[in-house]
Amino acid sequence: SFEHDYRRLASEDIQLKNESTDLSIEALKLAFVKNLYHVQGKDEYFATLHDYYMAVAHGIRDRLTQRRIQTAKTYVQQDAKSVYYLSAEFLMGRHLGNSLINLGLYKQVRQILHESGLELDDLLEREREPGLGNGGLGRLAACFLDSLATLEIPAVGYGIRYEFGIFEQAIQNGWQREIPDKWLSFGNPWEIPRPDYRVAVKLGGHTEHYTDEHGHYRVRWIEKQTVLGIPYDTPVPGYDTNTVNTLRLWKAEASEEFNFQAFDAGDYFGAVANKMFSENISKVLYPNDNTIQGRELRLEQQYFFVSCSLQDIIRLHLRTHDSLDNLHEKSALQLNDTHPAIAIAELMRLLIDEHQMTWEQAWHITQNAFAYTNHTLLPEALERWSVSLFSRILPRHLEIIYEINYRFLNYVYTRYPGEFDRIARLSLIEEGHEKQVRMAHLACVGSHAINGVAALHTELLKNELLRDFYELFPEKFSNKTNGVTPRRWLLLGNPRLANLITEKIGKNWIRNLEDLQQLEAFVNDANFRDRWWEIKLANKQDLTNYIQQHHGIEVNINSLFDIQVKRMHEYKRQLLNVLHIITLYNHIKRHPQIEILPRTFIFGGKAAPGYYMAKLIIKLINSVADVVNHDPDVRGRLKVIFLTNYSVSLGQRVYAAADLSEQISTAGKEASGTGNMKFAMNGALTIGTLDGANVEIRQEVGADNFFLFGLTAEEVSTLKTSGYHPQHYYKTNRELQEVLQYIAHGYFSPEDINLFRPIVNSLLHHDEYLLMADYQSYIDCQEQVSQAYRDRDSWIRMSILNTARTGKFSSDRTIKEYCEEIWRVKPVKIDIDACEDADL
Ligand code: T68
Repeated sequence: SFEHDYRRLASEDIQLKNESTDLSIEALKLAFVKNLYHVQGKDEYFATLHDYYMAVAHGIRDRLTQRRIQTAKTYVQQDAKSVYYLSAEFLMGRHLGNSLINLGLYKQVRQILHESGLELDDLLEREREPGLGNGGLGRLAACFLDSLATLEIPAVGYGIRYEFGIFEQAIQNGWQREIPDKWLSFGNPWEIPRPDYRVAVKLGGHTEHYTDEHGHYRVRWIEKQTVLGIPYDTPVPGYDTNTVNTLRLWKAEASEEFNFQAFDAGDYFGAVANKMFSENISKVLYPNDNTIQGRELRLEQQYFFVSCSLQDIIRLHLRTHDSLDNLHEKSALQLNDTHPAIAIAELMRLLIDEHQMTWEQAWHITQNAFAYTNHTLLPEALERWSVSLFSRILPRHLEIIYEINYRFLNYVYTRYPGEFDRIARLSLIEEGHEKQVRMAHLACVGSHAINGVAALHTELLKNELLRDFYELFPEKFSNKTNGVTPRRWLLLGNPRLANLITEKIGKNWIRNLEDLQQLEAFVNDANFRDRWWEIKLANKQDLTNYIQQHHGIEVNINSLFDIQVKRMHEYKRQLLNVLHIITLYNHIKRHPQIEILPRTFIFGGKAAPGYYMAKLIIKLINSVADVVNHDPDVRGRLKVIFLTNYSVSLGQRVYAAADLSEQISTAGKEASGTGNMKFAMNGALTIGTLDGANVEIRQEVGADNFFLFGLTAEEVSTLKTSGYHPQHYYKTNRELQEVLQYIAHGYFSPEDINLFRPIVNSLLHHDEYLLMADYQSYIDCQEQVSQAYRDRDSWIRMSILNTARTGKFSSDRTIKEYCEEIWRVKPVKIDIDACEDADL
């Protein structure tokens, strides 16, 4: 027991060279019991599972801290070029399991705890997931940090420490309800606040133009208010390296100066109101994915974290250099979409107004420091801020943007004299009844590199969305196909499969995922195939237990697990999946004795709280589930589950248990997708369109091991320009008529027969995402899936080949490409022995 161990270890006078570096079992045990006592203030009599989790987490964090200090020191000493990844979102997932994996302590710690009567799995479940992101974009940032640390690249992730992350989803009578995410209320053992590195950020006010004592033209920004940014650091350990990088997130606080001013004037209420205004800035994550929220507070959030981060980068640079002239040679600044794009104007302002640089020199540094990643082609997600809002919040930045634009358009004119339409299309300012700043244009002009996140997406960027920029600066454009970290998504999420793989090919695959190819040698080994299948069944059993526990629904592990987990969005077409379920249900109702492959349909995903259609589709899924799961005619052959509150942690259970991965977006709409990679890596087969990275996944795993359906991006675009008539498909497809009639006539909503009318109307009269056009192709393809699943042996072979051929989709590969082609940064080895005598 903990207490027994504590007494014994304390009495044995163990020689610990350095308590917080020692990874031996005895030292870990001692650290855990000490933390339980001194950090949690509990002994075994009072301790809860959460206390034990906190004790272990602190013990592990201490071991990361020592490596983090040594890492930071080495970077400074070697004057290494560093990556600064600017992102409004980091969807890190739980830290404890990942830290244990990356430190190589997972098995030892599980053993230690087991000997004390505790199960590691129970402790891991006590960690509150930090949900500081919406979906793919935020999770990509987290995978990138893992790969950067694993590849020993100097890097810092900069973002916002939201007090409330993505809302917790509850389902009430089939509808989504949002519950605030109070993730910090039981403490966060992974972060360290650093108030000594706080910075001040100005907002509002006006500018003054003047001539300084040397006769130079200068601008002063007289702010309306100041907010403080307090950095909170979280360690980011690499896998099997000494490198521990940092995720630095900013919390907004009121600046005391301002408060005192108000107090002095006797304006008590004004002082408190200012405190509330300031703290609001990092209060809550905007819960939209792939749409913008044109709110003032959102622009303030973006500027706040960007200004804090750039001031921090400049401070770090000036610690070891006496000027900022070579800032771009020591810093690569990556913009994760346009959310941090205001950084371009802010760096210009800092260099010119605060560090007395000329425009030309500042522009040279800025352009060479920044690179921009685009994550979407959807028009509703392209950020534009009204000029009037901009001038109210960031008056100086608006002037700078106008100046950038003036110089840029002059250049365009020299390249394309007289082409005024082109100039209007390229301008950073969109004219119209309300003038707007186009943030993507600012990002393109202010960066030396622009990339898309999958081959098809990059082509569409070059030929459509950013065509004019591509014609102007073709050399800036490149593709960087997304990837995911195999540490979290295979090693941690699917330990059974990971162990089998390591047993067969050694553990090199964890750092070099292309090694998975070696698994192909085992596809003809019947014993290997049996074990592969047993593992899939065991993972399905685990998920089944979870579903039983949380949803009270029994599922059959021998049924095909057909899974679609991702944010709820019309373009992702969860509704098409539902139409397939209703089609099968209709078959059963018409021919109750029909032979049908048993399937379990699993959905999970959050809808933006203001997205009416997405929420109605959640309700539809739950309504269909109610009917299908309880209809005696179905006899358990079909089950429909909507997993509540889908998250990174739930994803770790889900991917490992999937037979079929649904990647069915309208071609040309999903920039890349990353869930598609996680499924394939875990041996699920994909049913998908030629969209985003699906194209490359199919290329890698082979067309025979991928279920393809639907229109291509080009066909979608042709169909749309030639005039799309969804009614045509309806009129000519009997089965589609029947399926829509179930929904239209209230079969799934007897309490309100018109409830789902808007869905049917949208399909029949607009069908923006071409579900009607792709319906039959999808249904036919699903029939092929059912046939294929019946041949178990062949299915297992395909499953093995999927895992074996997903080496390309490691984020290590992606990050190497960014390092070599965009950031021009090199690894720095961290020597941990050098810190034995470190001044700790
Ligand atoms: C996703 N984008 C893409 N956006 O949809 C996905 N948007 O195809 C891609 O794989 C992934 O990025 C990574 O590249 C998003 O997730 C957002 O979450 C988002 C958030 C705020 C505003 C707009």
